[in-house]
Amino acid sequence: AMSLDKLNMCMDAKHHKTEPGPEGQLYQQCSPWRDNACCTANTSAEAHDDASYLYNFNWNHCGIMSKECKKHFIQDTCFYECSPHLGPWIQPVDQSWRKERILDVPLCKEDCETWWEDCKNDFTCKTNWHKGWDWSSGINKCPEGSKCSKWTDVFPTPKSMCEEIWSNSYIYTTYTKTSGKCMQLWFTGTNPNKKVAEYYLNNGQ
Ligand code: FOL
Repeated sequence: AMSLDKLNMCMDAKHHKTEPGPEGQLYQQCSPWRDNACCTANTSAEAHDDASYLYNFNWNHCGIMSKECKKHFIQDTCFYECSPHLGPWIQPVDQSWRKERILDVPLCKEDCETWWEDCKNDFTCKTNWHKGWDWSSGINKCPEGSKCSKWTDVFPTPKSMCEEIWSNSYIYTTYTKTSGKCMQLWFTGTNPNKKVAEYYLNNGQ
């Protein structure tokens, strides 16, 4: 059926289910989405693996990513693959690997800041992780002419990281997790993001 319910839908992308629904067996960090998810159990498990079949994406492109940093990328993957409440920010896109993307999802300040804090001693060679990699080996490597730099040189602020890394999937906000006005990557219990999506649907951006 056509998805008219912007508060409960899945984007048309590489691994998303066509409709959200319960998934009893979601893996580890993705388990908060088990009551209603756009990811399958298999996708949720793959989200925890290095260079998984999801995107063959290599987190360790500038040396081994620290486990503190990697946990945020795993959480971002769970959020991206599993969230059923991203409707207000889903946009059509002309890409080989997906028909829809998320754009300008308002991210809670703490979730962006702890992500950046936990990654700030890591290294990367690119600000935009969606484009411009060398895929000749099958996994992404730093392209010729780029060099691995300190995280803080590539991303001077949490805002720069959260907004640039996935081509503006997120906007950094100064809203806190209790505000009801920003989306949370990290939560336990009932998914708090449904009410946030409702708020933005009723109030426009
Ligand atoms: N997380 C969030 N929050 N938003 C996202 O959009 C998102 N996307 C991915 C993972 N987590 C996300 C998917 N990541 C390529 C690189 C990264 C990727 C998916 C695909 C890739 O193949 N890049 C090619 C260009 C491909 C193309 O655009 O046609 C490259 O040039 O490196």
